[in-house]
Amino acid sequence: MIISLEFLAKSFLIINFDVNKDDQHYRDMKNYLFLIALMVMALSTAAQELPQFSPYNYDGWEYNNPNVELSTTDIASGNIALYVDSSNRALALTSPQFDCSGINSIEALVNWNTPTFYLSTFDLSRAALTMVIEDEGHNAIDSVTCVPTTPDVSTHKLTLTLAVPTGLSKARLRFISWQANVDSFGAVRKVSLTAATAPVDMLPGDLNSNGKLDISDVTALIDFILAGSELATQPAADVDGNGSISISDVTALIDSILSGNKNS
Ligand SMILES: [Ca+2]
Ligand SMILES: [Ca+2]
Repeated sequence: MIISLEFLAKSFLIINFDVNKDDQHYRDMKNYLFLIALMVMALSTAAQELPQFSPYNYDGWEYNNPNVELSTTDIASGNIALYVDSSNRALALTSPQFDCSGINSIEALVNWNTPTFYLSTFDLSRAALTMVIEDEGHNAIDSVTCVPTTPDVSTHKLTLTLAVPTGLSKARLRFISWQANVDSFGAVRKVSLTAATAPVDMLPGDLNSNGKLDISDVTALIDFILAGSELATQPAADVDGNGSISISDVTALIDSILSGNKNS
């Protein structure tokens, strides 16, 4: 994205040095200054993206077992046990906080491992796994529990789906197995999460369809223009509503962001 911005800025530099100082020149100069401001914003604004929930990347996740130092290797190799420990405390795996605005549901696919030698006496209900969604203050907002139904396999695949309440902007997830105990020896082997984006009415300039306007929409719009794409494929690109796409849509979008007009 930065490369695209630099490319566009250099293009405008050339235009500004070569074109006579007529009205078009000043409009180009204004656009150029906007792009400089844009690049500053791009460098100073942290990307608002979901963390990469992957069995091979648990950076920022927490595991409340003081005897085990959480690492990606631990989770990927099946060493994360979720059970009620000897202090009757539920061990939990907790995600980092993430931006959930514009997301309407989260689905978790969990591999739950029970060693085969326990299966003959193992109570599957003990392997019930709960996913809790918490708000910014770490208050539980909602939860869902899933129980394995196939006792004849040692690895269970559970699917947990939770709706993200409207208006919740920051959230984190916790995975707990309240009913399991040490003897059940259950372990989460893999957690992979996907987020479904809420359908929203078309918001001019909201190119990534997340319901708000920010720097990522500007870079997407510039890429869209440079690619020579058809307006019909992305109606939100016509920010100023004149029926075509041009650099004026970029300045209109930046104006909208700078004025804090994020929802209309
Ligand atoms: Ca957007
Ligand atoms: Ca336009």
